Amino acid sequence: MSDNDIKTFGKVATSEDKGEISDNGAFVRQQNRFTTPFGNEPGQLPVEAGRYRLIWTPLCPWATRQIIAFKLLGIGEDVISVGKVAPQRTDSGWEFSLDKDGVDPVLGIRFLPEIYAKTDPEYEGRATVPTVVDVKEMKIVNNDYHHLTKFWETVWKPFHKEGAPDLYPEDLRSEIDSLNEVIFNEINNGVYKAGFAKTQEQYELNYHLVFNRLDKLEEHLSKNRFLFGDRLTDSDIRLYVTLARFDTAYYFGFRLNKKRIRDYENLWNYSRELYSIPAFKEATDFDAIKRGYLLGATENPDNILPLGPDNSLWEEPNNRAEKFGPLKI
Ligand SMILES: N[C@@H](CCC(=O)N[C@@H](CS)C(=O)NCC(=O)O)C(=O)O
Repeated sequence: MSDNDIKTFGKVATSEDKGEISDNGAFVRQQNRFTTPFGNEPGQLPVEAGRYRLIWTPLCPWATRQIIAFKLLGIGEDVISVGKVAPQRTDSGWEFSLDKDGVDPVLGIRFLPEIYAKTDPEYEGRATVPTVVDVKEMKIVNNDYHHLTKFWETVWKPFHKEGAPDLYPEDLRSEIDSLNEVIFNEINNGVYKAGFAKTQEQYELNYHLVFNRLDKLEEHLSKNRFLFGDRLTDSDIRLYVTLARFDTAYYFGFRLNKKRIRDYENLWNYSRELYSIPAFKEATDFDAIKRGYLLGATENPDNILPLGPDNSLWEEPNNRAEKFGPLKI
């Protein structure tokens, strides 16, 4: 396949094509291309209702974070509109096949790589979600999943609903940032480093990294309702998106099969308490997660969709209120 094929939406490139596998077989995630921050300073992206569209799919943990934050904060579609690609990535990239005629009604495109190419014809990386498009300019302005939730939580405050939770409180910011770094390296991206490893050694290294951290979080959550005590924060959103995918996708698809989240008392009750909050539940689609991760995977050449696990268990009562008192969100 030539570079030209990639740019003209032939088969999209994989992590391996894109040099995300290092010489020792480790998965090294690409850098984000569009990182201009939102804000009110010169050179920043203006905070303006009705100007941006966020593209996501419920398969993707990085994109789902954004939807959970929008829902918790009450940032509605009149402020930032939302478009959804189908959870199974096609050979031509993320496709707007859920929309009428297979075209995103605002962007007027069929495949996400089209807007990447329009914004930057030289772009060589993977066309990923989440992607924020400035609909006035019809260009991508940000795909920086590391920082997006923090923008919604801070500079977009004028558009929060009344009584919205403060997910990034000033007094906790540096602690949240440090914990987010750990959650990224050892949990959110840790699962990918195990799942995409090309050597036994890299797989094992990252398998232990993930389960050692889960053990520590299990202990922490035995004494704390959320990661920062009684306060629901940005870090909880980040942890949740991986926990919600674990038993369905990573345990099986990424060979992270030491334990399931439902085998940990506190992580499992914590996960189900978060799932009981509409913002988390409405952004969680187990069928999309299963299809997105397990169909089309090289390890599953016949595309058999597993029947389990039983995700109706997510609806069962959790013990957090008994342990920590009534939930106030
Ligand atoms: N922007 C980040 C994270 C976002 C990301 O990886 N999203 C996945 C879905 S969860 C994606 O869009 N992948 C498209 C692809 O691999 O071609 C990255 O490039 O690593």
